[in-house]
Amino acid sequence: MSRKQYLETIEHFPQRLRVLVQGLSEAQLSTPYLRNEWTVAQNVHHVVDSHMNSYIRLKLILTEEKPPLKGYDQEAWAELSDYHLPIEISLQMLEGLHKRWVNVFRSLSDSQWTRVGIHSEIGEITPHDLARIYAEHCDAHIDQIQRTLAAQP
Ligand code: NI
Repeated sequence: MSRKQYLETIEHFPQRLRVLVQGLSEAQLSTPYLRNEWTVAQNVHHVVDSHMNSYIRLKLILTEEKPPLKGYDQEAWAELSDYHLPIEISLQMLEGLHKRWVNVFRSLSDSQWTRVGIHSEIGEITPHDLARIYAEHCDAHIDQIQRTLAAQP
C-alpha cells in the first residue's frame, strides 16, 4: 500500500469504527465472546490509548533528534478504570485525535518522512513506518471486533 492509502485508512477509521459499534447492547460491548481476547468496549478504548501514544511518538520524531520512544503495557492499561467509561467518550476522542494526526502526517516534507526515533522494543522507526504500522493497526482492530461479534452464541 502507498503512503496515501495508509493515511486514508487512518483518516476513515473513526467513522468505520463508529458504524461498526453503533447500536450494540451493553452485553455485546462488554462480553468477552472470544477467549483471551478483549471485549468490543476494550478494543474501542485501546485504540485511543494506542493511537495517542503513536501521535506523540510522531511529534517527538519530528521535533527531537533520534528521540527515545517508550512502549507501554497495553494489557495493564486495559485494566484501568477508564476502560469502563461509555465508549462514546473514546469514539469522540478518536475523531479529534485522528484529524490532528492525519493533518500532521499530510504536512510532512520528504525529509521529515524519513526522520528517526528509537523505539524501546523495535528499534529505529520513521514517520513512514508509523503510518504503515497504524494503518494496519486500524484494520486489525476492525477485524478483531468483527470476529468478537461473530463469536456471539
Ligand atoms: Ni492493538
